[in-house]
Amino acid sequence: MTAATPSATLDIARIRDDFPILATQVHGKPLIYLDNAATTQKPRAVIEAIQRYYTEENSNIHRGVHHLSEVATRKYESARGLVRQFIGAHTTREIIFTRGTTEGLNLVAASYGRANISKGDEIIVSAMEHHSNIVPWQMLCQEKGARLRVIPINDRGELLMDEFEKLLSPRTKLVSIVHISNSLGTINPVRRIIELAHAVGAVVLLDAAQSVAHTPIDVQSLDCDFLAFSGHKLFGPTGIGVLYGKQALLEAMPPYQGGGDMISSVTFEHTTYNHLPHKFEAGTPHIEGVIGLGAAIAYVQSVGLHAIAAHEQRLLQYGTTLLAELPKVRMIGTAREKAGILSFVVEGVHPHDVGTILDTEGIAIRAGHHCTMPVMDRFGLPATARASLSLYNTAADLDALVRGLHKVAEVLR
Ligand code: 7TS
Repeated sequence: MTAATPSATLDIARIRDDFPILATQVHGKPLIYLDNAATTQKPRAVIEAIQRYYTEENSNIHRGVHHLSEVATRKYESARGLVRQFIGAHTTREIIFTRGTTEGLNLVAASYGRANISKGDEIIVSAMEHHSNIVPWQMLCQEKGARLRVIPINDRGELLMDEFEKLLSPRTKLVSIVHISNSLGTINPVRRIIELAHAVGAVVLLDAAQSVAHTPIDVQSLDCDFLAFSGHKLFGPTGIGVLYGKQALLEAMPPYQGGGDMISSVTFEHTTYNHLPHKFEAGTPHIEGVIGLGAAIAYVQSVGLHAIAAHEQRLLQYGTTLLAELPKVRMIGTAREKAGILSFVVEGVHPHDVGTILDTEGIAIRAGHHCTMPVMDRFGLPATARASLSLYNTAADLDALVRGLHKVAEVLR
């Protein structure tokens, strides 16, 4: 990753001006958006790139000889180049466009998994995975007679690395692990996990859904084998995501879906497949999604991920201190290495009621299990309330959250 300016401070007022939705009101109150782990808001640069595409450039790609098709193809492929540079991949052949993190994980399970996992093999995930990094592996294990092993976590929401080392063996074929937990905020020691997994010959997939917008990532330096993320959590459109895979692995994998664009020739007797990355992109893709994602990456790079990370760390500390002063609030997820996610419960109040009352104040948080039911089980909770931060949030947003929580206490007294 190449964050352009690793300066430590951001001009937040200017950044907020880039996001039109932040100037809107909800229930007559200024919107305070603290649900960034679910999806981020979109800067004008992304909205305008999509509008420009449909106003001036719309065409199908890779198949037309006319001007618009050439423009659209060039824009689509140059966004792939931006993604390559953003995550430090070796070549654009390693960048596959998907619908999102979920599809990236399913692609690896269906293609790499079916071809390489057999009876008696083991796949390791952790106790803090999103359902989309659990269920595809369960389905694969069921089909193949393989076994899913789970790295446990401690009361702070940190991986027990000793237990991970004990789980590793020559039977371990794949380790699929979340980089930053969406329900706890834990930043996992992925570099160490990758080293340990490689030492037993396993490949490693990183679920980077919650990390790409918050910390610089360099896939070559990390040496991960696969990495998946979603555009919509990175200020880009929904329905678009990226799967990175090492070229040699992707070359050896069978296609995921059949159709247009993924072939080089078809007869009823025999079909040959297109070269990477097109082998994994069957059908007309989400062209405007890719163009919007390219604009989002350019935007993030213009701000700089080092500065974004520093800003969010300051807010995390501020918010953690504020919430600790509220007697009935208990934080869930107190890892030493933590990103800008404040998951909490309010004694005697269901998290959904917390979320609903905050909503009347214009404050958007998420309440629920966050698609991590095993995490809720681990902490003996049905759900948490979660405020998740992004580059445009301010200390004032967190002050408003605390005022909202006082209102929760008043309403439910
Ligand atoms: N992995 C993690 C760690 C996530 O946080 C999410 C979405 C996904 C995978 C799936 O991403 P998708 O874009 O394919 O849906 N997490 C959340 C969340 O925390 N609230 O809403 C979605």
